[in-house]
Amino acid sequence: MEVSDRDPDASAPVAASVEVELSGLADGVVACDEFDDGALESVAEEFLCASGERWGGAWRGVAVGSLLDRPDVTVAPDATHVRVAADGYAVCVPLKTALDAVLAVERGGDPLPAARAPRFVAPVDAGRTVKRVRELRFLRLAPGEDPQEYEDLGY
Ligand SMILES: Nc1nc2c(c(=O)[nH]1)N[C@H]1C(S)=C(S)[C@@H](COP(=O)(O)O)O[C@H]1N2
Ligand SMILES: [Mo]
Repeated sequence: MEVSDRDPDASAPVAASVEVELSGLADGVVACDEFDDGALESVAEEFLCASGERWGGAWRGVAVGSLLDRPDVTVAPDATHVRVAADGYAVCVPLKTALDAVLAVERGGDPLPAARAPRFVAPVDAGRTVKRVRELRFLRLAPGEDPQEYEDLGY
Protein backbone atom coordinates (compact mmCIF):
# COMPACT_ATOMS: atom_id res chain seq x y z
CA MET A 1 0.00 0.00 0.00
CA GLU A 2 1.27 3.42 -0.84
CA VAL A 3 1.41 5.78 2.11
CA SER A 4 1.34 9.48 1.43
CA ASP A 5 4.22 11.34 3.02
CA ARG A 6 2.12 14.47 3.18
CA ASP A 7 -0.42 13.01 5.57
CA PRO A 8 1.09 11.92 8.89
CA ASP A 9 -2.12 10.06 9.71
CA ALA A 10 -2.32 8.05 6.53
CA SER A 11 -1.08 4.94 8.30
CA ALA A 12 -3.24 5.48 11.39
CA PRO A 13 -6.02 3.00 12.14
CA VAL A 14 -9.27 3.75 10.40
CA ALA A 15 -11.20 6.41 12.22
CA ALA A 16 -14.24 4.28 12.72
CA SER A 17 -12.44 1.77 14.95
CA VAL A 18 -11.77 4.42 17.55
CA GLU A 19 -13.27 4.20 21.03
CA VAL A 20 -14.94 6.98 22.97
CA GLU A 21 -15.08 6.71 26.75
CA LEU A 22 -18.13 7.83 28.69
CA SER A 23 -17.13 9.00 32.16
CA GLY A 24 -18.13 11.13 35.12
CA LEU A 25 -21.83 10.57 35.78
CA ALA A 26 -21.87 8.10 32.90
CA ASP A 27 -20.00 4.88 32.38
CA GLY A 28 -19.24 2.96 29.23
CA VAL A 29 -17.09 2.67 26.15
CA VAL A 30 -18.37 3.09 22.62
CA ALA A 31 -16.58 1.96 19.48
CA CYS A 32 -17.57 4.03 16.50
CA ASP A 33 -17.42 1.09 14.11
CA GLU A 34 -19.98 -1.07 15.87
CA PHE A 35 -22.93 0.70 14.32
CA ASP A 36 -24.83 -0.50 11.29
CA ASP A 37 -25.02 1.93 8.50
CA GLY A 38 -28.72 2.25 9.21
CA ALA A 39 -28.01 3.39 12.77
CA LEU A 40 -26.15 6.47 11.60
CA GLU A 41 -27.94 9.79 11.60
CA SER A 42 -27.45 12.56 9.09
CA VAL A 43 -27.04 16.15 10.23
CA ALA A 44 -26.38 19.35 8.37
CA GLU A 45 -24.89 22.28 10.25
CA GLU A 46 -23.55 25.68 9.36
CA PHE A 47 -21.04 27.54 11.50
CA LEU A 48 -20.25 31.22 11.67
CA CYS A 49 -16.66 32.05 12.51
CA ALA A 50 -15.51 35.16 14.33
CA SER A 51 -13.94 36.15 11.00
CA GLY A 52 -17.43 36.31 9.48
CA GLU A 53 -16.75 33.31 7.29
CA ARG A 54 -19.42 30.62 7.13
CA TRP A 55 -18.68 26.96 6.72
CA GLY A 56 -20.64 23.82 7.18
CA GLY A 57 -21.49 20.49 5.77
CA ALA A 58 -23.47 17.31 5.95
CA TRP A 59 -22.22 14.73 8.41
CA ARG A 60 -23.29 11.21 9.39
CA GLY A 61 -22.68 9.64 12.73
CA VAL A 62 -23.99 8.24 15.95
CA ALA A 63 -26.44 10.35 17.94
CA VAL A 64 -25.03 10.84 21.45
CA GLY A 65 -28.50 10.40 22.95
CA SER A 66 -28.81 6.95 21.40
CA LEU A 67 -25.62 5.79 23.14
CA LEU A 68 -27.34 6.15 26.48
CA ASP A 69 -30.03 3.62 25.56
CA ARG A 70 -27.46 0.85 25.37
CA PRO A 71 -27.49 -1.82 28.08
CA ASP A 72 -23.73 -1.45 28.61
CA VAL A 73 -23.91 2.31 29.17
CA THR A 74 -25.24 3.95 32.33
CA VAL A 75 -25.80 7.61 33.05
CA ALA A 76 -26.97 9.28 36.25
CA PRO A 77 -30.17 11.26 35.74
CA ASP A 78 -28.79 14.42 37.33
CA ALA A 79 -26.14 15.33 34.74
CA THR A 80 -26.47 18.91 33.49
CA HIS A 81 -23.49 19.24 31.11
CA VAL A 82 -21.16 17.16 29.00
CA ARG A 83 -17.46 17.85 28.62
CA VAL A 84 -16.50 16.70 25.12
CA ALA A 85 -12.76 16.08 24.97
CA ALA A 86 -10.03 15.25 22.50
CA ASP A 87 -6.37 15.00 23.49
CA GLY A 88 -5.60 18.48 24.84
CA TYR A 89 -8.84 20.11 23.72
CA ALA A 90 -12.23 20.16 25.43
CA VAL A 91 -15.55 21.95 25.38
CA CYS A 92 -18.43 21.87 27.85
CA VAL A 93 -22.00 22.01 26.57
CA PRO A 94 -25.45 21.66 28.17
CA LEU A 95 -26.72 18.09 28.38
CA LYS A 96 -29.51 18.77 25.92
CA THR A 97 -27.06 20.05 23.30
CA ALA A 98 -24.94 16.94 23.77
CA LEU A 99 -27.85 14.50 23.54
CA ASP A 100 -28.92 15.99 20.21
CA ALA A 101 -25.38 16.01 18.86
CA VAL A 102 -23.80 13.45 16.59
CA LEU A 103 -20.37 11.83 16.80
CA ALA A 104 -19.74 12.07 13.09
CA VAL A 105 -17.68 9.50 11.21
CA GLU A 106 -18.49 10.73 7.69
CA ARG A 107 -18.68 14.07 5.99
CA GLY A 108 -20.25 14.53 2.58
CA GLY A 109 -20.41 10.76 2.17
CA ASP A 110 -16.69 10.18 2.81
CA PRO A 111 -15.17 8.73 5.97
CA LEU A 112 -13.47 11.35 8.12
CA PRO A 113 -9.69 11.04 8.32
CA ALA A 114 -8.46 9.44 11.54
CA ALA A 115 -7.00 12.73 12.76
CA ARG A 116 -10.47 14.29 12.81
CA ALA A 117 -12.80 11.49 13.82
CA PRO A 118 -15.17 11.20 15.36
CA ARG A 119 -16.26 14.83 15.30
CA PHE A 120 -18.78 16.36 17.68
CA VAL A 121 -21.36 18.02 15.43
CA ALA A 122 -24.10 20.11 17.03
CA PRO A 123 -25.51 23.63 16.81
CA VAL A 124 -22.55 25.12 18.70
CA ASP A 125 -19.81 27.64 17.92
CA ALA A 126 -17.39 26.45 15.25
CA GLY A 127 -14.70 26.06 17.91
CA ARG A 128 -16.84 23.60 19.84
CA THR A 129 -17.09 21.10 16.98
CA VAL A 130 -14.46 18.95 18.65
CA LYS A 131 -12.42 16.82 16.29
CA ARG A 132 -11.05 13.45 17.34
CA VAL A 133 -13.36 13.01 20.34
CA ARG A 134 -12.04 10.55 22.92
CA GLU A 135 -14.16 11.21 26.00
CA LEU A 136 -17.65 12.36 26.94
CA ARG A 137 -17.61 13.32 30.62
CA PHE A 138 -21.08 13.79 32.09
CA LEU A 139 -21.09 16.47 34.79
CA ARG A 140 -23.44 18.07 37.25
CA LEU A 141 -22.71 21.78 37.42
CA ALA A 142 -24.03 23.79 40.33
CA PRO A 143 -26.35 26.68 39.45
CA GLY A 144 -24.20 29.66 38.55
CA GLU A 145 -21.16 27.55 37.79
CA ASP A 146 -19.46 28.55 34.54
CA PRO A 147 -19.22 25.72 31.97
CA GLN A 148 -16.21 27.47 30.43
CA GLU A 149 -14.19 26.54 33.49
CA TYR A 150 -14.40 22.95 32.26
CA GLU A 151 -13.14 23.83 28.78
CA ASP A 152 -9.68 23.55 27.34
CA LEU A 153 -9.75 25.62 24.18
CA GLY A 154 -6.07 26.44 24.12
CA TYR A 155 -6.53 30.15 24.80
N1 LIG B 1 -9.70 18.47 18.78
C1 LIG B 1 -9.84 19.74 18.32
N2 LIG B 1 -11.02 20.10 17.78
C2 LIG B 1 -11.20 21.37 17.33
C3 LIG B 1 -10.15 22.33 17.44
C4 LIG B 1 -8.92 21.91 18.01
O1 LIG B 1 -7.96 22.68 18.14
N3 LIG B 1 -8.80 20.59 18.44
N4 LIG B 1 -10.35 23.62 16.97
C5 LIG B 1 -11.75 24.06 16.83
C6 LIG B 1 -11.85 25.31 16.09
S1 LIG B 1 -11.40 26.74 16.92
C7 LIG B 1 -12.39 25.37 14.83
S2 LIG B 1 -12.71 26.85 14.06
C8 LIG B 1 -12.72 24.14 14.08
C9 LIG B 1 -11.95 24.08 12.76
O2 LIG B 1 -12.38 22.99 12.04
P1 LIG B 1 -11.69 22.55 10.70
O3 LIG B 1 -10.30 22.08 11.03
O4 LIG B 1 -12.54 21.45 10.15
O5 LIG B 1 -11.67 23.75 9.80
O6 LIG B 1 -12.41 22.95 14.82
C10 LIG B 1 -12.65 23.01 16.21
N5 LIG B 1 -12.40 21.71 16.78
MO1 LIG C 1 -11.81 28.45 15.47
